[in-house]
Amino acid sequence: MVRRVIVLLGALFFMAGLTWALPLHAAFSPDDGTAAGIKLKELADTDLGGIHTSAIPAASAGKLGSKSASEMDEKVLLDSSHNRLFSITDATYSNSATAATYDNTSPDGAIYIAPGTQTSGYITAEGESRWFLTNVDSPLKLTALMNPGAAVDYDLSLYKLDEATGILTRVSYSQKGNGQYEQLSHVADPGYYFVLVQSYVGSDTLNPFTLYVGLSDSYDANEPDDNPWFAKNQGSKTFSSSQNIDNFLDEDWTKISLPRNAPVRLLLNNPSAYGEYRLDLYDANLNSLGYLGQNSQGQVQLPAGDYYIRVWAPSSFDLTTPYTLSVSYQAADVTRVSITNITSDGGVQGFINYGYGDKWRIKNNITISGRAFDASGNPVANAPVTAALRVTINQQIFQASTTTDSQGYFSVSLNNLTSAAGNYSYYNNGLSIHYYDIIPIVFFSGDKQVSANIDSLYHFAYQIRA
Ligand SMILES: [Ca+2]
Ligand SMILES: [Ca+2]
Ligand SMILES: [Ca+2]
Repeated sequence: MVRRVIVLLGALFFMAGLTWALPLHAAFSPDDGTAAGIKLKELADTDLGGIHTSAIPAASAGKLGSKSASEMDEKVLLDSSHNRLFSITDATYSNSATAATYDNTSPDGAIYIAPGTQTSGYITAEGESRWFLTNVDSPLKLTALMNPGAAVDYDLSLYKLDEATGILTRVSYSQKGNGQYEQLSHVADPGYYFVLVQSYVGSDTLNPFTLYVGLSDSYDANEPDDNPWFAKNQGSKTFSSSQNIDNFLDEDWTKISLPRNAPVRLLLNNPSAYGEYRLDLYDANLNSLGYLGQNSQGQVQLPAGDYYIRVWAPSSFDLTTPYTLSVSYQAADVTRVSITNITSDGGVQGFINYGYGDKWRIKNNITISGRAFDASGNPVANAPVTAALRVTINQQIFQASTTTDSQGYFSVSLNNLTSAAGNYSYYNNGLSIHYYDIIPIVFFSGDKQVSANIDSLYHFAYQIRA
């Protein structure tokens, strides 16, 4: 299996209008690109161009699944940096050229990293820390991305300096598993921020970790939400969330909770002509369950539990055009649909009897309206409904799908049906002869056929004067 790494360039800031061709997945697809859970992101050196691919280190299962809650709690706080007095005047300003050798194992030795730049460093023993310092002049969103660059488990934290007391307070963190990048964001008041890269497992003196810090404005109301720990928790309710991708690294994470096994419908709508977004779905352990391209909807049956949704921009983003993430749940299986109306073109619309019982008469373009019910007779909201019919000529099948509204109602159109053969005829009061076919129509919810109050239609072909 080839695992792909998308290398994101700062240049994308200036190339938002350029969209690389990426495959869109109309429905949920197994994500063989990131089966281990999370993609690895890297910032390229500026002399690299285009999109690069390389291998993600193996065994990079999500840390949420690989460590117990108590283990995670233990590492959450860095006691040595809390409650210690630290004066900004003690901070050592340096540049990345000395990062490999400089002793920045404590905040006192923090290396300055300017917003919008990348630096690198090494951790030489498991458990060690490397500190960096940046400053924010005006209220902006701060994003930090750390890539361990090797099969080690380094984590990332962000601390705000209280200049009055010298106390560092942790304001964000990211703690994914082995070999994984860590990204955090923070809506930052002006001031000094310390970035901590710390080894949780392993060390690597050959492959440096990289650290990027950037600032962005025009961020959406759900920020900061750049990783699962800061995901917007939408619980178990149906929702639609309008957000934007405010920088090329921006990831928008949402957490959902299913109290019961249920079909979950996901829709990622992006009206932007420039940005191209994608939705990834993860289980509570950050194992990938699949992904969805923009402007498509998917349905997936999920067991009870917590899940994470990530929206991000693999290739290009559009700061000014929000996308909408919609998630809805189907409360029960549809077992029956009741069709209440079928409109048709050609002046043939009606519920009539050509001698084979009452049926809807149709021609080439129709809209079917009805309501979906569960086994107990209750309407089913947010349920998929597919209508399928088979015309006589070439036995061609036409089908279309929709979703029921909050009251279980739906409406679905089938257009450009092949004209009828006219195998049946009907003498219309001696005035004319109508030629038509009787064609089957069936309904599905998901991949299951459901019962319906109709099973066939009169497909009108033509009439001649008697
Ligand atoms: Ca980690
Ligand atoms: Ca965002
Ligand atoms: Ca975000």
